[in-house]
Amino acid sequence: MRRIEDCHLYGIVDLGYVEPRKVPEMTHALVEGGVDVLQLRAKKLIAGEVERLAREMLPITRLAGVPLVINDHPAVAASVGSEGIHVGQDDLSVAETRALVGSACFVGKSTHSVAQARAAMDEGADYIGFGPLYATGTKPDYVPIGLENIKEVYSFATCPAFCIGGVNWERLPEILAAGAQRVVVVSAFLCAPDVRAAVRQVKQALEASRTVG
Ligand code: TZP
Ligand code: MG
Repeated sequence: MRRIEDCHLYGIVDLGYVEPRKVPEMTHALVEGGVDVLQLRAKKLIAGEVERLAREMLPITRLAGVPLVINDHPAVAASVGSEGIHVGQDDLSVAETRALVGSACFVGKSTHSVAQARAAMDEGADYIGFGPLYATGTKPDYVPIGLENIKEVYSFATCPAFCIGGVNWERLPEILAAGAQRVVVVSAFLCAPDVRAAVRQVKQALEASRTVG
């Protein structure tokens, strides 16, 4: 199983874009394309439904050695034994979450400013999401934070920091030039005509950006 420290490309199966019955198929496509870590995000589903979908995804992600992260539901993460749990600014603290999921499950946190990124690291998050970089329909109520602060966050990061929000193939060059080393891609993958090819393309560019210099 890949450790979160070794993950650079983060995919999300977001039920805002994927019908529940298409979740296994999408999981296969994302994993085969080469995401390093995958999240299940289902803002409108009840815990029992999230658990059912997680149990469909786990055999696929496990076989590929890709950690599965559950958004928002520590009880589901604990029950299915997912590798990770993801919480937002308005959810339980990292410590409270960790107490529910146990030490084998890593805890990620969404952050939307440099101050929040620092606070989440001080709180002991195992990784952070930092964004939205751009305006995005996946998280419509959030003000985009732009590319200016990425280098600063990486300069003090004590855990992996994944840049998120409007990340797509066209913007990747400027995101990488701004200092990003790890990214989350949601709609650009889920809405791609060929999901595997879309993931492969971003993955190769990310890998290339790490080997230059
Ligand atoms: N958190 C910050 S932006 C975002 C989340 C979950 C959504 C990113 O989705 P997309 O479609 O890649 O812009
Ligand atoms: Mg949440």
